[in-house]
Amino acid sequence: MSPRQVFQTLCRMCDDHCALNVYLEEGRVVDIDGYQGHPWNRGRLCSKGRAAVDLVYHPDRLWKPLKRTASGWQEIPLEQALDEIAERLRAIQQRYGERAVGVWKGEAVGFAQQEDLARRFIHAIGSPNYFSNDSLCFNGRWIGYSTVHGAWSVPDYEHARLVVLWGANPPHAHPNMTQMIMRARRRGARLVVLDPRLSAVARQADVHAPLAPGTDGALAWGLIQALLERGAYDRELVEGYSVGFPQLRAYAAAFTPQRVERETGVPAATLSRIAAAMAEASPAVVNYVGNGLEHHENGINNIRAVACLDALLGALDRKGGNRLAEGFPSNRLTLYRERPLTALSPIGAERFPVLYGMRRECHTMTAMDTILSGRPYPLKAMLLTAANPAMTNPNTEKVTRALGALELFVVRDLFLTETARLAHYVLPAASFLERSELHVHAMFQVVTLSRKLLSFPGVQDEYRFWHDLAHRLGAGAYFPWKDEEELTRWLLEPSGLSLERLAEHPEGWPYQPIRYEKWREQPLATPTGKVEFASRYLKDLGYPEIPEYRPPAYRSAPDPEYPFVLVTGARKLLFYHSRYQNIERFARAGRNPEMEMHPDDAARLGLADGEPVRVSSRVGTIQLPVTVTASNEILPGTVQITHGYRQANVNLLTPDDVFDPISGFPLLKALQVKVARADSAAAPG
Ligand SMILES: Nc1nc2c(c(=O)[nH]1)N[C@H]1C(S)=C(S)[C@@H](COP(=O)(O)OP(=O)(O)OC[C@H]3O[C@@H](n4cnc5c(=O)[nH]c(N)nc54)[C@H](O)[C@@H]3O)O[C@H]1N2
Ligand SMILES: Nc1nc2c(c(=O)[nH]1)N[C@H]1C(S)=C(S)[C@@H](COP(=O)(O)OP(=O)(O)OC[C@H]3O[C@@H](n4cnc5c(=O)[nH]c(N)nc54)[C@H](O)[C@@H]3O)O[C@H]1N2
Ligand code: SF4
Ligand SMILES: [Mo]
Repeated sequence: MSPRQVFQTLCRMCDDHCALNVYLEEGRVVDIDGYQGHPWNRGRLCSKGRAAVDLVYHPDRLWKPLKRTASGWQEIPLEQALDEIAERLRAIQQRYGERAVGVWKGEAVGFAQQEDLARRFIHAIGSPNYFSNDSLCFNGRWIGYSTVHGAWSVPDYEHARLVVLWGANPPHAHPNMTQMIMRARRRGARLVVLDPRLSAVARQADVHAPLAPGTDGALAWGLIQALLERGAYDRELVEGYSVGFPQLRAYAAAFTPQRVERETGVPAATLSRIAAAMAEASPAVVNYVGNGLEHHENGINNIRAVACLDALLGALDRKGGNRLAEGFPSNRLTLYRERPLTALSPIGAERFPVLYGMRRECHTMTAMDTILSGRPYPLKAMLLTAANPAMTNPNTEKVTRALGALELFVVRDLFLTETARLAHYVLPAASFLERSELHVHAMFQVVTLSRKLLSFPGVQDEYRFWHDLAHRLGAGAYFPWKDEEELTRWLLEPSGLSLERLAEHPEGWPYQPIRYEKWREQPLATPTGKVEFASRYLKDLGYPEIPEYRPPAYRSAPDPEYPFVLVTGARKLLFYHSRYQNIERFARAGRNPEMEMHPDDAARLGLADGEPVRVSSRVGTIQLPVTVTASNEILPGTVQITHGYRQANVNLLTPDDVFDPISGFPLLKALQVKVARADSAAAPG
């Protein structure tokens, strides 16, 4: 028997990238635990990390390419699958034009290197149409922050004296961040949580303000006004390094505590407590914005208002505030300089010029309409990897119809998912233990190598797939590296760090010491080089110059037919969007969908805990059990359903035609719905 060997790599069961020890016997993973040496997780793992073994050897995993035929799925050899896919792509591009093909990269392969490979491939074959889960994730926050600060920043929990979480729930979503917040608490930092629900982290807070969904902007403006009134703002930053302060001051004046209370439901006394805590702790204040703010019709301006508050507090790039992370110097994989292809009208670029302009992100929801209508031009083929939009994107019914209408749909996944079932070809994808890549932990400014520890015949890593297809399509010159290892060597070149050296440092290689207040020496990455309380860039595109507050539609124009406000997508530790419901060891942790509801609302509807309800929006209806919460756990009138459940997919209710006008992000967190007991709600028709 061969001895047990141990290797270090990074976990990618979620985007946190914890450092792992992976134990192998005879080439098979027998155990996984946390690697103590890495500053990020310090040896800790969440339950999903250990379950990577279950994922890799899952009985339902795909090992052979599948081709859809009139008589069902047929297993075919990999080389044949790639030949046929290339042939059909070529025919589609010849018939409808090069831009008729798109790629779609999902959350599961992550960002950075894997994302840039997909971007590179699509430009290499002449189309600008790169899509991803980032049409509804993170870009909203990035845009909100970057239009004010020039970048998204990382929270400096280690030195913070006050942590304010806006619509984020780290105990479920980001376990390492939770550890940092708890360490800061032990050192005496205070914690404020702004969330319509008493989330796991809100239970730990000094102040939990359950504000009405989508009203964070009003609260941020109220805090800005309260700080201005006290004169508690950073004069050096504001006077020397910002533009638009007079406009900010003038607009804030209307946000009296009474108005903020009316808009948000947060009592004037609570607002004043939070403002006092901010003034006292500044500039060592972390404002961290989660997913809870970006899924709204007014999301970006709400986030911009928080970013303005941040700058006012002087927390920008200050110790204990939000630090501007410095990037790792590596070669660039994308082709936006060499082949920008903007003249080919990337899908969504005209409708959402900021999403494309700042992030080079085509808009997935617009893609669904384009596929179905053929306008403004035909979109006929899609190569999708690591996503399950038939569960995760709004208006699932339409997504399913659109993806099903493609002339060629190729899906790479580990499993035959709802989305894969719509494909013409399904290719078995490599798990994270079967590929290698660089990962930058921005919070520590270290780069770590995640290593390929396993390989299975016929299962390609992402690089090999794009490489093989590009070579078949005459774009091989863009994929000259023989394998991931060669690619990684090339990526590392500008850093002067060798692959061997990096591999010797599973604790991560510190590429740049951490510095603060860099704005003193170098301009911010905004157009003016300063903090932009007012944005000329947005104004020129027809958006408000300062982050004006607009109440969400359910408050400004409520539809009496749909009296409840539905928030979706609160994370559960063991599940990841549509993933991991098939992992047996999680079975007992509850993989059944539920709708959280306030006890007064339940009593009014005569609903007991666990009873089935029908929830309907203007888009669709689903049925699932109600969980009646304690009276402080959710706001009355608000209900919550997590996405990703096969038995009751909440995205059958979410609209794909209501957007934040700046980012194009869909409304997923303040939907108007009605709720009825399942048995009494058999509506006619
Ligand atoms: N286990 C697990 N971890 C995950 C994921 C997963 O699916 N499972 N997904 C990953 C991904 S891709 C993402 S983007 C992150 C998300 O990470 P987080 O943003 O931390 O995710 P959530 O748990 O949804 O927390 C959002 C919170 O915002 C609240 N909220 C909803 N609407 C509003 C609002 O209008 N205002 C305010 N202030 N709060 C509001 C919700 O009640 C919820 O508690 O999590 C990542 N981590
Ligand atoms: N209603 C509602 N909907 C939401 C949200 C919400 O809050 N509310 N949140 C949104 C957010 S923030 C996000 S990020 C999206 C995420 O949406 P998606 O990107 O669609 O995420 P997943 O459901 O995790 O799909 C990942 C797929 O990749 C497969 N996979 C796993 N590992 C690998 C791998 O190594 N390689 C490959 N090729 N495939 C792999 C999995 O089996 C799974 O089918 O969901 C969004 N949807
Ligand atoms: S938090 Fe859990 S799933 Fe995410 S990287 Fe760490 S161990 Fe893996
Ligand atoms: Mo996300």
